[in-house]
Amino acid sequence: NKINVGIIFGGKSAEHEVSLMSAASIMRAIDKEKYNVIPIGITKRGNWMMYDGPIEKIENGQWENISNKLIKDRPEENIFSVIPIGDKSLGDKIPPVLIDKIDVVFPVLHGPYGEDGTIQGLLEMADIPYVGAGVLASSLCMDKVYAKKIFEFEGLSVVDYFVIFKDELEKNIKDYISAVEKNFNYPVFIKPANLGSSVGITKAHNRDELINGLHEAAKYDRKIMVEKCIECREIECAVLGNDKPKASVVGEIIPSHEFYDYEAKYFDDGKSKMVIPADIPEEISDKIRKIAVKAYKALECSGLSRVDFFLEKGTNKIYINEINTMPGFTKYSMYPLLWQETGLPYDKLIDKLIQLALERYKQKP
Ligand code: ADP
Ligand code: MG
Ligand code: MG
Ligand code: K
Repeated sequence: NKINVGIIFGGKSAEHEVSLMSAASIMRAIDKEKYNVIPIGITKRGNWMMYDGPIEKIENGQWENISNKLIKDRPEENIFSVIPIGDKSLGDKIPPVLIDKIDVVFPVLHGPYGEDGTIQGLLEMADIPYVGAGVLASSLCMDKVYAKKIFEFEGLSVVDYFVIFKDELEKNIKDYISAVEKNFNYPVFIKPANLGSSVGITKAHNRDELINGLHEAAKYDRKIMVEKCIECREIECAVLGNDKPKASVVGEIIPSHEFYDYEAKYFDDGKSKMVIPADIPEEISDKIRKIAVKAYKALECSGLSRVDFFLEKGTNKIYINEINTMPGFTKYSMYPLLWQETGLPYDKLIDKLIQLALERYKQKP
């Protein structure tokens, strides 16, 4: 008996395209003897659609047109029933509650409305096992400010930062800027608190750029942070597991741009480099792996997470930057490559993640 795996892809976040790539990659590699794939797409506007066309059309975005037709033709007894939640006039914008025939869901969604506990909450309500972190860990790791608070509480070094809310920004921008300038030298980093893939992040080299950066970040979130800039190497560690999580070898990202921005992540034709394993002393990589597991447990992660670090040049001081509970997951993304190097190939990794999801579900009280 095959296990039915719902693979949810796309989504409303700015990381929609990244999700399409990850999901297509998983669909190609998943063990077809053991699993049936049930693709479920979410458009940028937030419409949910069943899809059973070719995988390439997921990657190039054409799946939406095909799905539109399918959903009309397709009777309800197929795989899902759609139970309207709330206002029926919303029509197909209502998220279907998945019932029947889905044994486990792999929510391959990055960023807000996917990696942040919202889909996880929906799946909890629907009583369906799912891959990756639960509600609490997902939302904590999505919120850079709350994640830092817990890292600090655990005694882990984090980069100094300030928080400002959008409404204060309109009222007190001058006070805020003088506080930043009193404490930090330029350049500084400005980030929306809840996002990923560097969307809305800028590096400001002077006051004008700081002001612009604050307004830019405010387009994406009501909570904004300004961070001291660290001259660093970027080291990442993959963690896998539920109660006894394990850390992979560590890897280094060498961005092609001034920092690892959205373009450098996805559109520079491989000019950003991944070095796996990272060329750093074993003593340091061992420390990083230990911190990665400690942080993973502290934020109550499960399934998988990529834990990202800054290794300061000169001092070799290790700062934990962030945890990504649904990291980029194509065959060529850092997370799977780190496991590959550690001895767990991509298809086995997918299998392991689904088994971890089922295991966690069984342990529920
Ligand atoms: P995201 O969740 O969008 O990946 P990050 O906090 O990881 O957000 O920031 C994206 C990138 O910006 C990092 O990979 C790094 O290149 C750069 N960066 C962010 N914060 C700092 C910092 N404080 N010092 C130096 N570089 C930083
Ligand atoms: Mg991130
Ligand atoms: Mg990052
Ligand atoms: K994160």
